[in-house]
Amino acid sequence: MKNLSRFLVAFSGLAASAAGFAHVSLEEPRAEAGRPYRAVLRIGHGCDKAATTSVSARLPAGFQGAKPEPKPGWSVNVQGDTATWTAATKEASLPDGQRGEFVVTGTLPRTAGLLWFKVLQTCEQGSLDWAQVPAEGTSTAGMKTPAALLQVLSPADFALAQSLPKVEGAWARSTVPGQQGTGAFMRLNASKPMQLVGVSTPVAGTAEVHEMKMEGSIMRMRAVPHLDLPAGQTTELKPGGYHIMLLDLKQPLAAGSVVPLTLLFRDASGAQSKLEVKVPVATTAPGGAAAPTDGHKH
Ligand SMILES: [Cu+2]
Repeated sequence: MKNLSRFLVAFSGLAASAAGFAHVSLEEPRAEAGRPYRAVLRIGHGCDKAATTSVSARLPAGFQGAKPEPKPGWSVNVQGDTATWTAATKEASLPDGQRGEFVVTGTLPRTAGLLWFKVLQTCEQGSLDWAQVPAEGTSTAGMKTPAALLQVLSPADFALAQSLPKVEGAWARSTVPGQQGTGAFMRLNASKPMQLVGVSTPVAGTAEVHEMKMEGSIMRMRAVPHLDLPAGQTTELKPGGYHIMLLDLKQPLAAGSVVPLTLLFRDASGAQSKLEVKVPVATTAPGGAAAPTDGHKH
């Protein structure tokens, strides 16, 4: 069996999660080096409820020939490395709670690396400067106003990233002191048939893929060796169904924190690849959907 054991980091899981994580993000957080790239910057909310009237994106060095796309009702201008969209009228401004997209097209550098898009969001009242960047690495966990990250990948890594399942809506249930185990949930969508064959995380002694099964009249959960991910279908890990079980927790998982999970996938040829997902910890599923709390207590 060939084992690529390649390692990639998923950002989409975090960006697409709870409203509390509605930072400025890029629609496609990964792209191939040396290729044209359409940077779709997404603004998820206003500044403390105030409508957004102007958006300035500082374009990272190496993003060549960058050109902002016009936006109806907004003027656009470029000064140096900064593209600025400004609402032409009060009516054109972006109300809090409405998502806006601001697009810049250009060509990516030929070498793999990280590009940070820093965005100054100006509102009717106040502003937010999405410009925080970690000293090293990719994690913006705990930052209030992180810049939007684009991971520029070599052609081989990009092909691998495209072949890995997409992870959306990931979250882990918070715990109270003394609680040994909890569940983590997400939606997985693979472009080719894959299996989820393992999970690991530094926050738990053991992480397993579990299923829920009726035994007589009792619903029980048990570990499964793998979970099939049919091509093009969304497989949902959710309370009361398949889930990732975190056991022997090393510390309580506090709501609002973020835990890293490394998912191990296997494709039909037996090749394995790993994907790290940053998973927000919450008391209920992101989006406010009420979730049953039973089924995850040992
Ligand atoms: Cu379980």
